[in-house]
Amino acid sequence: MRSSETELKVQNKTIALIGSPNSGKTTLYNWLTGSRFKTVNYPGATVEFSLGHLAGHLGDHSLQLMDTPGTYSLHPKSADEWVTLRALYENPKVEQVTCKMFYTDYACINCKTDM
Ligand SMILES: Nc1nc2c(ncn2[C@@H]2O[C@H](COP(=O)(O)OP(=O)(O)OP(=O)(O)O)[C@@H](O)[C@H]2O)c(=O)[nH]1
Ligand SMILES: [Mg+2]
Repeated sequence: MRSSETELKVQNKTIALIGSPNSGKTTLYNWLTGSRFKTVNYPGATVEFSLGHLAGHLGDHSLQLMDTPGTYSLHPKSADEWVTLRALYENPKVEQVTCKMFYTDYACINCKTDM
C-alpha cells in the first residue's frame, strides 16, 4: 500500500457523537477538538454536523470527530434528526463512521458505543 493510501485510510476513522438534545455533545466535541462551537443550556443549539480532528495533545490527531444535532433515535421525526441521520450515512465528507458514541446525559458516566 502506498503511503498516501495509508494516510487516507487513517483519516477516515471517524467517531460520531450522537445523543439526546442538550446532553453535552458539543461541549465534549469542543474539548476533544479544541473548537469553540456554541453551547447553551437548552436543546436544539446544534443544527448542523461538524467535523474536526482530535487535538494533538490528546492523542492521534488523524482521528476525526463528528458533532451532530440532538436526536432521540436513528428513526428521524424532525429536521434536526434527519441532519444527524444523513451526516452518519449519506455524508460525502466521511467514508465510514468507525464508532458511534450514544450520549444520553452529561451526568451519565457510561456511554454506549457500537465498537
Ligand atoms: N455540569 C455539566 N454541564 C455540562 C457538561 N457538559 C455539558 N454541560 C452543559 O450542558 C448544556 C448543554 O451542552 P451542549 O454541549 O450544548 O449540549 P448538546 O448535546 O450539544 O446540545 P444540542 O446541540 O442541543 O443537542 C450546556 O449548558 C453545557 O454547559 C458536564 O459535563 N457537566
Ligand atoms: Mg450541540
